[in-house]
This record gives sequence, structure tokens and C-alpha cells, in this order.
Amino acid sequence: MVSHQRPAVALVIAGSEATGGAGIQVDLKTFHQLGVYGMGALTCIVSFDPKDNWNHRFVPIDPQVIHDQIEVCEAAHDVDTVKIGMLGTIPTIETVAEGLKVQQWKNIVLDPVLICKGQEAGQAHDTDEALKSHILPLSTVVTPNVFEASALSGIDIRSEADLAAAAKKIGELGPTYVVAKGGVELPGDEAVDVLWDGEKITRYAAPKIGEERVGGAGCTLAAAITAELAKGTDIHEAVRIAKELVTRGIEGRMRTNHVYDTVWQQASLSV
Ligand code: PXL
Repeated sequence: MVSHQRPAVALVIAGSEATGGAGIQVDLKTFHQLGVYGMGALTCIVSFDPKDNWNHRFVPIDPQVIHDQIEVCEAAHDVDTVKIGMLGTIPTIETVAEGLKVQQWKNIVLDPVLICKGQEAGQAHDTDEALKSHILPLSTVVTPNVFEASALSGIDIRSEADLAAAAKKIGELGPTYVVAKGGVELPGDEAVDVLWDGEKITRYAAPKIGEERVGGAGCTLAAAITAELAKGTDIHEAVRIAKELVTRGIEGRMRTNHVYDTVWQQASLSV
């Protein structure tokens, strides 16, 4: 007997990070972890180079192929929730912006990947500007880390108060909600993220687990928020669940042979 299940559905438009520590691999694992059926349209392929200090090797996907993937995902399922991860080039950004405008969305979660861990800060400038003008105004939720929040707000973030001020400023650029992630970057014993909902700041804190960054934490947080919104959870509860999931994933992290440990999206974890 066949039973047609109707799980919540979400799309992710993002890059591949081949080792599974970031990008679309993390997004789809996180969707699955939270019981959401995931679709994924690939924008680029990142392979770190183990012979060259794990530096990024970056290959963009042809814009026509990106268009086709978004088209078929929008046609195959009734989907109203999308996460956008690494885009990487201006033609990709333009293609994704066009692809999104084809239908209505309830939730567009933008993880504004301006830089990957280990990349040079200057490289991202042009994509940064294109993302700001083409994608940010379409998004309902944006999830910058400290570096990205500084770049998007123009505020030099050194404290939790700066992080909150940056979140409010980014809210003026178009998104309904801003989740600014302090992570281990800010001083203090806690990893603090803040949500600006246009009226108030809500603070989400967990004790820091070491002072080192862990790969995949940002992708996991944004993907978990996306999955919860796809299920109809309200934004404050979605961020709370996502933060809890990331904290557990960092506690249960995997060691790697490269620079960072990586979050493990344990299937049996319930939050
Ligand atoms: O963590 C940001 C990120 C997102 N997406 C892809 C990446 C990275 C960082 O390496 O490679 C594909």
C-alpha cells in the first residue's frame, strides 16, 4: 500500500563544498535532520586544495544550468521556502534573482556568503555589491556572520551592542528579519546571535564551545531556520531551534584532516 506523504518542502540554491563541511551538502543534511524534504540547485563547486594549504578552488556553474535547476524545482513541487547560500559570481546572482521572481515565496532565507573561511577578504567586493542590490531586497530573512554584518552595515562590530546595531541597519536594506551571528568572534564566554524583527532585538546565547570556529555552523544555522520556516514555525521559535541544533552539532563535531572541525548533523538528534 502506497501512502503519499506530504512533508514540508524547501529548496536550497547554493554551492557544493565537496568534503561536506559547508554548502549544499550541509543544507540538505540539515533539512533532512529536521524532517523537511530538500531540493537543491547548484551554483558553484568548491574543492579545497590539500596540496596548497586547503585554499579554495572555485568553479561556477553555467548560468543557463542554474536557471534550469531552479525552473524544474519550482515546477516539480509546490515550494514556498528557499535558502540561498554561496552564489559567487555576478552572472549567478542575476540568474538567481530572475529565477526567484518567477513565483511567490513565503520565506527567502539568504545566507550572505561573502567570504569562505580562509579566503582573502578583498576578493568578495563585487559579489558583495551585487548580492546587496539584487538578492538582499528580495529576502525575508538574512543571516550574516560578524564579517558579513560589518560589510553589509558599514559598522565595525566589536561587541554585542555593535552586532545588534548592525542587524537593525541591515534591516533597512530590505529583509524582514535579520539574524546576525556573533559566534566565537565576539569577546565573552557566550556565542551570541541576535534577531532583529523590525521592532525588537531578541538575543540567543549559548556557552562558547572552545574559541575555534567550526566549519558548517553558519550553513547549518541558516538551513535549520529555513527548514523550520518551511514547516510553518514562527521566526523566533525557528531561530531558537536552529541555535540549539547548531550548538548540539558543534558539541558532536567531527574531526577533519584539514583546518577546521566540522558540524555533524546527527540524524537522531531531536531539539
Ligand atoms: O561557509 C560558507 C560556504 C558556503 N558554501 C560553500 C562553501 C563555503 C565555505 O567554504 O565552500 C560552497
